[in-house]
Amino acid sequence: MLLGETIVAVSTPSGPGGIGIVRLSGSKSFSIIDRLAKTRNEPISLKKSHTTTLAKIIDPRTDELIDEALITIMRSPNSYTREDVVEINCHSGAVPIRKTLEAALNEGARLAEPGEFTHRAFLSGRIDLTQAQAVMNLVQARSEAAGRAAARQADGHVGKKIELLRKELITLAAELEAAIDFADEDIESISPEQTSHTLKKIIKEIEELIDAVGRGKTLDRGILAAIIGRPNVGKSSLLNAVLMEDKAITSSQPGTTRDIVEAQIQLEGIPVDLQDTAGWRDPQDDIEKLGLEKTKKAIAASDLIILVLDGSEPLAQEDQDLLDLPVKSQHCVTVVNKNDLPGKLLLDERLSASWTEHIVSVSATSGDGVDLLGKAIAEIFGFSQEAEGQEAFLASVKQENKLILAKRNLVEADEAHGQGFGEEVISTLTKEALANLGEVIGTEVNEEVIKEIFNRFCIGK
Ligand SMILES: Nc1nc2c(ncn2[C@@H]2O[C@H](COP(=O)(O)OP(=O)(O)OP(=O)(O)O)[C@@H](O)[C@H]2O)c(=O)[nH]1
Ligand SMILES: [Mg+2]
Repeated sequence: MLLGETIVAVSTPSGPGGIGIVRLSGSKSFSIIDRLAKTRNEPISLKKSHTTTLAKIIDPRTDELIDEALITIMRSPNSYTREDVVEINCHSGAVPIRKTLEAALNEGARLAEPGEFTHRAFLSGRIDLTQAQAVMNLVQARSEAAGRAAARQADGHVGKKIELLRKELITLAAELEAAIDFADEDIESISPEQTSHTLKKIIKEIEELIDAVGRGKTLDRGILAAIIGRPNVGKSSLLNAVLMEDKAITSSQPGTTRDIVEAQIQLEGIPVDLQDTAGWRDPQDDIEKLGLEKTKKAIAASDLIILVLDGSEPLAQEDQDLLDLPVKSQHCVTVVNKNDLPGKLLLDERLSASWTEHIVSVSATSGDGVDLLGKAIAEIFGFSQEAEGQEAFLASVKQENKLILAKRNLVEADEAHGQGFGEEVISTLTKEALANLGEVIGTEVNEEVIKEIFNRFCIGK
């Protein structure tokens, strides 16, 4: 990427729509628009920054009229990239947009790479890497909560937090070094208690950031959930109740669902992919055998297992078999259904903690308690409304790794400090942590981290 070049791209999705935007950024943006746009009075480049002008767009090579457009100019440094930026709002439709783009290319712009506008905003220091990442997440947000988290992060919220941590580490490193330099002199230097206290405090704050990355992942990817249970407990009815839609067939006949029925929904603003599965029992035919295989695969692949039990019947052997399933990495929630009927289910206290930690009582047919399922899921994934500090950090894998490394540096520093190692060792590890945190926000350049973020962008952003 060459910063001096002027770039151009179509910044709106292709296809018919209200308008389509062709965006230019770079030092030649204004001279290019002056050749493309015919105005009644002064050329566009002489207009005030952040003003919009109606003009005819022509192909300067042929003088052919392409479109009539609204053109906004943003003068450096008050623009997204901090360069001169022009946005041409064409009437949408493939032809005027393509012709406007081609005319800009003919006049000396080059086609922007994916994410190049945002990359320039980062390189010019207008945004940090956490903000760049958030811009992309904002575009692709799958749910309200994801959008909200991305908007906050794009505003610089997380980056500022990390910047503050870095400042504390810089102070600590400086104090440790002063202690080394003036060891022989009678100058008051940082006490061992203070060093340990600062290290522990920053470790804790990085741990919170790592937890926030977990929540960010949940918001970005969504939760994959499998609804399992023996036949007729009301799995499909629960799916329909959650969706408020007649998605899956339900009937009093056991073995109604044979395949997996999938649906996407937002629960408490979190994207959830629900999978209703075939009833769990000894397969009665080849189709049920295949259904059971699919259920097993769904269980293995899911982040969350929603086990449905029938509250109006005593625990059956198939229920017990499911309760005995080894659940390793998955989160679990138990739904006791049919609470509109007299209760006959007794849950054994010997049940493993995975199934007793979150139990929700519902009636899938009346809808009673179904909202509690969403609340339980939000809580399981760390989004309970009551708790403080529930922010999400939308990070790339490499950014997450850098955070983990920074934490490890400081844990090692704290251990070394506890074992009586000198200031040199602590200071070196502190500086390593500082560099790792710097790579998360981009104050320290790491091409790998930067590439990973911008590779996921689309053209024109
Ligand atoms: N009274 C009552 N009946 C329910 C409730 N939920 C489901 N049912 C009934 O239970 C029967 C089975 O419901 P389904 O949703 O088809 O059960 P399933 O677990 O999907 O069953 P399979 O697909 O066969 O494994 C239907 O007759 C439902 O109307 C409930 O909350 N209360
Ligand atoms: Mg079913």
